[in-house]
Amino acid sequence: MRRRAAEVLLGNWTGASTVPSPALYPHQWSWDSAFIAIGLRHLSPERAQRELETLLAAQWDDGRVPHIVFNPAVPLGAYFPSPDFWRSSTAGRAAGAPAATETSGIVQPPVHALAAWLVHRSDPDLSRRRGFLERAWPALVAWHDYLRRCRDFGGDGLAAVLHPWEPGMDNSPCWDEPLDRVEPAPAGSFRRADLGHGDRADRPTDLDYGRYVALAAHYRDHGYRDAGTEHAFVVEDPGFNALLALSENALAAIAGELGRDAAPHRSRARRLTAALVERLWDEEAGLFLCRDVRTGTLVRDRSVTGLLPLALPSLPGPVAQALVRTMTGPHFGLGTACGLVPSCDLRGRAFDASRYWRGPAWFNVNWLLERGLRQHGETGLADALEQAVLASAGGSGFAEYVDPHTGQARGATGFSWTAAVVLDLLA
Ligand code: 9WN
Repeated sequence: MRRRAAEVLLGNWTGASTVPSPALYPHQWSWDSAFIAIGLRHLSPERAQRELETLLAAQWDDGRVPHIVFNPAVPLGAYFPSPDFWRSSTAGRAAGAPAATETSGIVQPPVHALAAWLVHRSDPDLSRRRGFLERAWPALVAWHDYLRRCRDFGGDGLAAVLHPWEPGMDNSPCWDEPLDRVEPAPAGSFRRADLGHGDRADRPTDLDYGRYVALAAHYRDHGYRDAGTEHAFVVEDPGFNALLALSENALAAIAGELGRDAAPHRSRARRLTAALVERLWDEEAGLFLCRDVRTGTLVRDRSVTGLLPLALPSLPGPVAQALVRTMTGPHFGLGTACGLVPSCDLRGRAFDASRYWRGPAWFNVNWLLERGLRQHGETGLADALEQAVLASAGGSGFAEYVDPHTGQARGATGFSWTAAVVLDLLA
């Protein structure tokens, strides 16, 4: 299993970073690279450092880490939206987009400080020799500062996302309501490249894509400015914010290693955790919900994003216990209906076992939940989930995602973060 996972991950390495999947996603993706680095550190700590360094080299002056860093050697038609859609080096100039590298203009969940800390720990001598953390530090701090400074649309200390691609769970049912107010781009105005590599039934719909395009084009046409322009989609996502809190804790650990002040980062992690509980916890649903900032209301759909705060060590005990009950109860079925936690409510109005983030189980998310379970003393459940992740990843050819009931592969196979989390669990 280790050998097969290593083959996948090393095969997807392009010389300076790793593609999530050579045919479907032939560039570098932000949160993919964080999970990839966490796995790659067991094969080559130096490559794992370079994976993160390549991503951070494309950071914008305003601190944002773009969700895609484009490989100029890949033909434009290989992935949509391509660099000629995002036009970062021109449209993003005012926000400080790099001049020589093309990127997207949106972001993804901030897992990078956690990844940097775990990569450092896999070979501290090498890391110190290469000045890895010392060099990554300003970029990681600026990244978190960007989210705090520019994305607190709700004014409650949580970062908001402006596009369904930003939380990384593109077509989650939680976005249906807030997306309703977005006028889709006309069907003929763009050409999807994903359908050439994936089954239509496993992917978002054309209507979803029309809205993704309209939102991204609006952001681009306003210079990727966060303030001073009307955003149709503004959502507080619990998973995104839980990962930010986890990464603030990691920054505190990195600060300790570098002889810097860890206290501000610890207190930010505490404040984020408190804001999550105060703003997004729903006792009745038994998990965290997303907030539509435009209307101020909580979205009632249950998604796995609402379980991710379990990864936070300082989550209040009763909240963690309720999350475990929800995860193992009828809505997510862990250990009964499902071996892995599905991406959304098995009993929800929108559940679809094949379609992307509307039902299938994803490996990066289950890796985070396994850590969360272990952290909160649920060793038996964590062990079972770990075994299920390994069996399902191996049995599906390291699939991008799987049918949560049958474990059947969906989307691409030979998927990088699936191989990466396997390597980490086996280590
Ligand atoms: C858009 C690369 C990315 C992941 C996301 C996943 C999918 C892209 C797409 O692939 O999104 O960013 O084209 O569908 O939803 O989580 O980072 O693996």
